[in-house]
Amino acid sequence: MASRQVLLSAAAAIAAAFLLAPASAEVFTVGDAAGWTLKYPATWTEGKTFVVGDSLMFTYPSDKHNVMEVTGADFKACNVTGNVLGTWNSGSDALPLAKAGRRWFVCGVGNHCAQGMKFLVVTADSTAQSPSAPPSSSASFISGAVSQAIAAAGAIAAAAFMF
Ligand SMILES: *[C@@H]1O[C@H](CO)[C@@H](O)[C@H](O)[C@H]1NC(C)=O
Ligand SMILES: [Cu+2]
Repeated sequence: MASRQVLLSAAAAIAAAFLLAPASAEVFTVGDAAGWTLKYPATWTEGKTFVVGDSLMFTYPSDKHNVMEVTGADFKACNVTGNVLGTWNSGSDALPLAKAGRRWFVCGVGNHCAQGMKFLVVTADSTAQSPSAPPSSSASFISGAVSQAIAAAGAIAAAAFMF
């Protein structure tokens, strides 16, 4: 009986470790290796999935470029004197993607937007990707001892994820 309980504990611990593993927030470097420059590849967003909690990192020489968030219409027209929703110019701007939806970014310097320094980011709701809650029946056999095993397994799993 003891070994059966140990097995159950181990199974519960492993399941809990997976369920409790947090979805890690990603930081996307805008333009990948080229950064936010005129050499920036317009295709850098392709194949990437942006989720609430992720963030965009704009890296650029602050005397040459900036970051402007605009509306979809102004984005299309490269209008940087219209409804500007935000401007950043530190040269190292981290912008969290705090909610789901579309956001349009351009460079507001000279005609850089027309030269291609512009992109749309579509952020998906994070709940769409999180694992479903465990069935309530699985909680019924979780005793204090199992909870401790789960905590230990969780700590081990957390340590494993750091490598
Ligand atoms: C930019 O947007 C503003 C506000 O909507 C508008 O007044 C202006 O004419 C636009 N400029 C261009 C070049 O489209
Ligand atoms: Cu620019």
